[in-house]
Amino acid sequence: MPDSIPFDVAARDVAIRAIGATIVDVPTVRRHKLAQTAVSAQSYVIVRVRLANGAEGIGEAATLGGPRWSEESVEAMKANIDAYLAPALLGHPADRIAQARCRLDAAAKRNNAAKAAIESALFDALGQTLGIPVAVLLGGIVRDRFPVLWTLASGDAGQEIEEAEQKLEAREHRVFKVKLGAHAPEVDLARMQRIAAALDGRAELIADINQAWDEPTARRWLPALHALGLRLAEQPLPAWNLAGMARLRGQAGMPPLLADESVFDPHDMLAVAQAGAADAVSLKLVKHGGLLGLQRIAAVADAAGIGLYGGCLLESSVGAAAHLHAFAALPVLEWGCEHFGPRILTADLVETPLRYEDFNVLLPSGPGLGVRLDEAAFTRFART
Ligand code: MUC
Ligand code: MG
Repeated sequence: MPDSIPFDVAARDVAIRAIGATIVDVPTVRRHKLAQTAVSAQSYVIVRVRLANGAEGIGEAATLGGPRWSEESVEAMKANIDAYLAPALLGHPADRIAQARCRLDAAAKRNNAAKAAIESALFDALGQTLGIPVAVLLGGIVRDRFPVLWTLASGDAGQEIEEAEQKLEAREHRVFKVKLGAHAPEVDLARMQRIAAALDGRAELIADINQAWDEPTARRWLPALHALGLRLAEQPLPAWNLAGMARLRGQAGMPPLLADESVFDPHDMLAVAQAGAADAVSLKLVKHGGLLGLQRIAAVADAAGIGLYGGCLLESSVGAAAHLHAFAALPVLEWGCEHFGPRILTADLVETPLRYEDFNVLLPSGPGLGVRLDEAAFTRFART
């Protein structure tokens, strides 16, 4: 048995020569307010991987308000990449990505977002070396356009209705996710009622509570949201409360529940499935540690009859492109995606931003991730 594949990629010298991590902060077009934080700029770690053959791959790790959405901050990610994760991969062949992921796991516990950015950059560099898109490396393209929603998160119903009208008019988005939980439930319900009445029959709504409610609160207020025709209620309860989520699902008059912060690794996904805690799961590279991890979560969810939703953490076109390649190769993606991130930034980080057309976002074409860093934007937003 040869210990390598017959098509000898190693002959192209794909040894990893350098891995660099840079923090960038990009202002958003408006304040984005969710239950646990509010941001006016998005912070990312951009990872650049260089191979011996000269190919350079890029990857991105997004955060939302420092270590508030999950435990990783850009500062911690950069420190751990520089000190532990990058050294673990120097000299490793980039065509052995699954093995590289094992090395990363041996070098650091969790750090899923940091690992995802490195893994995306490896996929990008390898795809460029071979002249094929990352989705092809993942099994091939099943779909190359994705229904994409927009998130309303200023907290001001008047502004949110106006923003939704603009997106409808431009035929960019007709599903809207509303961020709840920063205010009392009755205030949020009144806001949802205004939005639902204004957009009635022309748009669909999802609510993301970002873990802000306890079980009695959710039991009381979710039926009122259901009565508004809510498509999905995302993570109403704390991430750990799977039994509570399952009890809510067992109650009549509830919207379908989407698990987000409850599912990082495949064990979490299995626990959600075993508890009967969700109807769908939000897939995100920052949670699952990369594209291979995302595929594993999707397989467990699929086996349990749990629907797949293409989640985001307000990525630029770098991170969004990586997600779209992973989503493109999934056998099913019932709930579409939410990769509106590039449009909430005042400027993107790539030369040619993702395209939005007819309520869909399109998979970028070309080898690797299909996006190239805009060096001027990268330098402008890099933290010094
Ligand atoms: C989340 O919890 O889903 C994704 C879209 C958005 O507005 O917030 C994020 C995080
Ligand atoms: Mg969420």
